[in-house]
Amino acid sequence: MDTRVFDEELTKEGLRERVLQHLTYGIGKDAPHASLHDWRMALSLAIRDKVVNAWFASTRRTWAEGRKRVYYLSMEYLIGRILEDAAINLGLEEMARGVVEDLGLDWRQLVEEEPDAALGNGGLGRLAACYMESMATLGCPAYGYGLRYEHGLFRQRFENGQQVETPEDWLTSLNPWEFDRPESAYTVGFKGHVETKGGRDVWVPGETVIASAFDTPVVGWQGRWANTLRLWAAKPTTLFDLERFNHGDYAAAAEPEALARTLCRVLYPDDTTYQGKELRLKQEFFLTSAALQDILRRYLTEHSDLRRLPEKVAIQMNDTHPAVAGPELVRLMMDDHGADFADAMEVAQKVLGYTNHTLLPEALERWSTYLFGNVLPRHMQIVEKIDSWHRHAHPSRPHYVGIVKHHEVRMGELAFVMSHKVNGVSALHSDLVKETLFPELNELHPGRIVNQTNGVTPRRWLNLCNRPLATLIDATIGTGWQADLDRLAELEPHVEDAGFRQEFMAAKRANKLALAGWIKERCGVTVSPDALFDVQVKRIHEYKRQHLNILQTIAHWHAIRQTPDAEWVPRVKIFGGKSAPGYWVAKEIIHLINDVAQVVNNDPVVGDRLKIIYPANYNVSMAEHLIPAADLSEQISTAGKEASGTGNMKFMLNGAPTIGTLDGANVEIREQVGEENFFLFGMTAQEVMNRREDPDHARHAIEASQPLQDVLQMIVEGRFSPGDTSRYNGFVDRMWNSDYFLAASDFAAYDAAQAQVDAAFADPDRWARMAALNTARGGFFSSDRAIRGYMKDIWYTESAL
Ligand code: 26W
Repeated sequence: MDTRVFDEELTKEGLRERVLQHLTYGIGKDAPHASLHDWRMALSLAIRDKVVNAWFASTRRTWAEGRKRVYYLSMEYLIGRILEDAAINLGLEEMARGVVEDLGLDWRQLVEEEPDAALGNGGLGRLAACYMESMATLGCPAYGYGLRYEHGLFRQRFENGQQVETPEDWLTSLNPWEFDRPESAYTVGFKGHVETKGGRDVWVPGETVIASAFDTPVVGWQGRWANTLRLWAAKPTTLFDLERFNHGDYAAAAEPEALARTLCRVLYPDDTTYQGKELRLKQEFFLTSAALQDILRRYLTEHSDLRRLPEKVAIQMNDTHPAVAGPELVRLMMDDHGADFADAMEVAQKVLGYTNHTLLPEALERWSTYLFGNVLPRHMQIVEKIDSWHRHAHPSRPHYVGIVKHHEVRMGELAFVMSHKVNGVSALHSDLVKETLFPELNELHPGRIVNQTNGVTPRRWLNLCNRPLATLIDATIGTGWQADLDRLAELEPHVEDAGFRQEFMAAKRANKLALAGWIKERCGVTVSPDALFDVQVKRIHEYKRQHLNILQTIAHWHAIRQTPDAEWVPRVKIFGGKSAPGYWVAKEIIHLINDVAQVVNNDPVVGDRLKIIYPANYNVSMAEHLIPAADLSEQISTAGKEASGTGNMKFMLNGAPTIGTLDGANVEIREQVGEENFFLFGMTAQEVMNRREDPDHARHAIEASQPLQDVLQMIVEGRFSPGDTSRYNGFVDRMWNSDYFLAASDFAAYDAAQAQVDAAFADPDRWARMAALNTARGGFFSSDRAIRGYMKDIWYTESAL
């Protein structure tokens, strides 16, 4: 059965007609006076009409068939642009392009006029966006719940090489993809106290706000299914406290409005360091409570017995940020629906799942019981009840296993205890979750921790962003791989064919040429498309070791200068990424990269042999430019620290071999692609732990490497900070004396691996094989595979298609 749902077969004429209709009656503009922005809005609305058809059909089917729904709770969705993705998924891209060109407009310009929806920091948020797209593609009935931040992730600029943040304002112009749903609104409380009425505890909040829904449809491949991303905006419960105002208390009169305005104003720009701020806890509860109220309301329109909730509902917590879902679900069932504690616990545990995305201790959320009890007094009681229930259920457990410890609520332990499944995001990471993060809980609850290796959507990360390669794949194995990525394996026999390899590298070269033009325009630097494009793009963090990369780049520059006439493989080093605004060490690394770029890019001795490019404001759209043009993927984190990585998978699919450590999903990438097609270096997670036993590991490593000593010497002498020799004293001092992430200890191995990369790249035929095999063997890393895993092992749900 063809499940595509169009109200009519759309022709190019028909689409053009719809665009003009929307321009006139939706946007209120006359064609001769319409700007590029107006046209983009009109086209978006026309495409959206088609999305809506698929959306309604899916929603009707879900109701009619009484299907179980998946609810994905996430504080972040790093979506990027929507128009081109929706057009491609609906098979309307060519037609839309034609319409746009006939109007005398440039398709790329029009598409790129759309601001990125940047409601996320990095990996966790982008994963949520990929998973929403895959759930739609697979016909898994699902809702994503999140917050409608007024300002997404800050914009990054460089001033004298240093990061400067400015606010992001994606909502200043109308968002054509969302539907305001003021009728879907819930009251969310904070603070106040707990009263006992008729033997029951009830919460009397001291503050309340309204959560009001905005829905964005998410359409899957070929428009066969569409789900809802429901983002909550905060509104004041009373617009204005007239009584207080009349008494002259103007500030107090505006209080309800002020709380509502601040709640969803900004996305917290920290990934990996948890800050313990009251507003953040309020945001987390606001999202979670609104979502749970919505979920129960939907369930109760069709069913009456909450004990059977797990048959129809699966709720996934994206890290611990929505972990208050456990106590909130128990509270709603007990206090609002009269359930007893035992029943409420059983239901909550069957319904909830928890995905862990990080082992870094500074990222694990722990709220002081003072703050938690103040903002959520009833939840504090319930958390303590859960803790003591768990203790009594497992009397033999070690005394130090607890949810509330040292006057803190540990959200990881809470999420674990409240879930039927806890998952890590790569094989290695899931093992480490068992062994190092929750060893005791794992022993008490064997089988609860499972693995679901991350994936990325091939629609955006290959088909959309890399048209030259996608076209070649279509021509070689036929279309259809977009929704069945294992089929990329059919490319493998063709890799033996010299003609195919040539075409594969021609596609890569087309992308590199386009990127070279983009770099010239954005950064004013000329780079050769024949050079090796070596790319590290991700948030800046010490554990991701951008500093290891720039240190080795300096060593390489120094080596070129010593023997400029040797046969150097020309390289373009490309960096991209933001630092958390308060993370000074990361900001220093950014400054150093930019300082080194200044010197290297203007060094006449080096010329084209080495260039360093760091375009400001890396985001999803920039990734779509950079990744298809990459020759080499830098995945060089300290082993044991990167939970999975997902950029690594995008590079692989786009034919860029990895230089990397045995960390996160790199391990599985190497297994899939074969060790001969992966540039491995560095210590293993176990070796890292052992190495740290030596308090002088950094000094020993530096003393053993003359190139590294030379590099640190050049930095400390001010070679890259002329006139300011003390700029990097702190950096160099940390390298010698602490170096917690072991950049020094892995330096020599990294340098040697880079030499192997050069040797491989110098042999074009060998390189072409490696690159093509990365694509051919990348099928495993589709987010469709990952979502199928969640559906089978955690959500117990089936496709509606
Ligand atoms: C509360 C502060 C905070 C905010 C965000 C702490 C931690 C986070 C995230 C869990 C950090 C994150 O994005 N983790 C990344 O998740 C990706 C998707 O699973 C993985 O691929 C990355 O390895 C992991 O760093």
